[in-house]
Amino acid sequence: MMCAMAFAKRADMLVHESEPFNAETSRAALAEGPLTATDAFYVRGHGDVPEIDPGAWRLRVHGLVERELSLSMASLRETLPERTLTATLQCAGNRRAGLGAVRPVPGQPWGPGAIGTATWTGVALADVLALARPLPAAAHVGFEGADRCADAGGERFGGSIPLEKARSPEVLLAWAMNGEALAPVHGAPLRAVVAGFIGARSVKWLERIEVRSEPWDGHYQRVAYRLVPADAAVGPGVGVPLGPVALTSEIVSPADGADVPAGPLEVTGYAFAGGERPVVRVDVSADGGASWAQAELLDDLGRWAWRRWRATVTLRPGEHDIVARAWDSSAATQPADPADVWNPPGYVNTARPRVRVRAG
Ligand SMILES: Nc1nc2c(c(=O)[nH]1)N[C@H]1C(S)=C(S)[C@@H](COP(=O)(O)O)O[C@H]1N2
Ligand SMILES: [Mo]
Repeated sequence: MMCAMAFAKRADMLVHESEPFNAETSRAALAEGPLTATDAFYVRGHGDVPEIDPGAWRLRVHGLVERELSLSMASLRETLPERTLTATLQCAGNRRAGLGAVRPVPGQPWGPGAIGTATWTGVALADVLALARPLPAAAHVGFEGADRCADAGGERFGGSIPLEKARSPEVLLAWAMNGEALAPVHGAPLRAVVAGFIGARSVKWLERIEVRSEPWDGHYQRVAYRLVPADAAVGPGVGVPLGPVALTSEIVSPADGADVPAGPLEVTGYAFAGGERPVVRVDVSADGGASWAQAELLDDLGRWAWRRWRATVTLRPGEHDIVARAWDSSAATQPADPADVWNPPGYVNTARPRVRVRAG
């Protein structure tokens, strides 16, 4: 049995599955600071961590390109400029437990911790593509990992992003996380980091990049990680593939069901909008959404990272429903009820977070 320690993770990670290892960041670690420590960063894997010999490893770039490439780690690092980006990675299943409370959904019942923010260092995918020179018919860039996934009949994990996104500076091929060599569980020796897209497109243990005219047709884009209508069954081609992150937020503290002292209480959390439209405001209610006060937005880490926030509410003795809602720069805000966004695979719960506390 794999435990958190086997992957150099803290003991307070919430482990949803041990083989393959799937664990979310604890509330305590989410509350710690603007960057998520690597030993507390969530892990989502569909298969076991593959064994890769970094010396023999090559990145193959092929498909609709003028020039196919086979790059060693040394050639990547030596030929192309190094870039560092602070970016939040969030699983499409983050906050799924809130959807499961409406109606059962399959998959890991993630709470608020299938998200984390790190600095990522590597090369820009745009620079690699410039070497390979995509042909005019190129429209999508596919990534394939080395891992074989039992939940997809042994298929390797993969996915694609539109070429236009792939050429944007926020898409890296990273070998370091938080200033240290990428850990095996996070995709060493090299992973994609597609800032602003669902975590599933940030393919770990990257071995192959295929420039294509159509989106990836592997399991994790053709069947999984799609937005499926509430009355449809998950299946190949049903719904649309998920890409850009949708506006969401969470209350990190207090936890649902907490006993708290009456009087002033600090409420903290995060909001994330994925980059195109930044988080511009977060409101907090201590009366179930009847009245709202603005929260203070904390450290601005740039458009590709979450925005942490805090507010102080004053509670009389008794039960209180604390609710938050984030707003982005297009004036979009979060739906009130998870039932409004419920979907069969249980992805992208953008509903307002709500916790009930007892003050005494
Ligand atoms: N090769 C590979 N890449 C993968 C996955 C995977 O199972 N295999 N999981 C994806 C999903 S669903 C998410 S949310 C992120 C999680 O990255 P992390 O484990 O480094 O936090 O990796 C993505 N990349
Ligand atoms: Mo994910």
